Amino acid sequence: MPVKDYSNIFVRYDLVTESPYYSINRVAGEDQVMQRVIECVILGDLDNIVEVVKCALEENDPVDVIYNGLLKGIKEVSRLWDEGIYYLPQTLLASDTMLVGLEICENRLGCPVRKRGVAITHTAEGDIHDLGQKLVNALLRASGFEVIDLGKDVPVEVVVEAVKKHKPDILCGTAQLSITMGSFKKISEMLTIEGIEVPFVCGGGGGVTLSFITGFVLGIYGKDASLAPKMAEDAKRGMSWEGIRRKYNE
Ligand code: B12
Repeated sequence: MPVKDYSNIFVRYDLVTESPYYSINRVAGEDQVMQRVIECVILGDLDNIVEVVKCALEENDPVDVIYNGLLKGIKEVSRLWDEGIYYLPQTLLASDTMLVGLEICENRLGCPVRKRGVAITHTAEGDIHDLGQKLVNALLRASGFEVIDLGKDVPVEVVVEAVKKHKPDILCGTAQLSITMGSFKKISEMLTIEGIEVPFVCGGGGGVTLSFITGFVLGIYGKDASLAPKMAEDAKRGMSWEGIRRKYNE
């Protein structure tokens, strides 16, 4: 007898999430426009993200679109990954979609002509998880800092050389992998040997915790990207790394 009902035989959870109703049910909020942004990220919808984000920007501030749209979408993707529903391809597509949306928001945020100071950002050696770093870049630029973006998977020596060359007010690092976050400690040791005392704000996931980051000299834990401009401002005004750590980490 031919099978008529396949529903109890095989469920492709990655396909289940492709239903247009999926994210509406799971991440639902009142705001339909923001909802579409969230949904585009979850579904990795590169075809529509530009239009959807532009539409959201007609009614919302770029920072709101970043936090209430793009970031909410990628948080849901993280959950789907952690639950084993999403694999690398879906997650990569979702990340790329978020980056396209972020670039549009960043352009809309603009950057003041007069530079307030200089920041260097990087994603740790061996690590390609750069969404947090790109978020930090956008927020720092919007508040008037010149950002020297060293990119992802940056060797520790390159970071130290860049600090010696550009003498930034603040150095930022992002990592997601437990095996890469050790590079932050190495950078701190190498800078200390050189006698450089730049505030080094580190954020990310996995083992990147307050206790790990404040366990080495210069290290300041950055729980959220939105703190980066405030910390950079304090550093520019001459607050030491110890002072910034006290203010934000205690
Ligand atoms: C997206 C993602 C990917 C994407 C990355 C795309 C990209 N361009 O970044 C892709 C698909 C490529 C990927 C690949 C891999 N991934 Co991945 N990935 C994730 C996922 C789903 C989300 C991470 C993320 O981007 N979150 C959103 C961003 C915005 O968060 P964030 O960086 O932490 O930033 C926030 C704060 O930390 C803070 N912040 C960050 N930086 C800074 C800096 C400053 C200055 C400040 C103030 C604040 C701040 O601000 C942000 C919020 O405002 C997580 C799952 C999870 N549960 O987190 C796994 C996860 C991180 N991945 C994991 C793994 C293992 C991998 C792979 C090794 C898988 C593989 N087998 O190949 C590869 C990595 C290869 C490599 N060498 O790096 C593991 C890591 C486990 C661990 N602790 O070591 C996780 C946790 C999944 C899991 N549970 O197993 N991944």
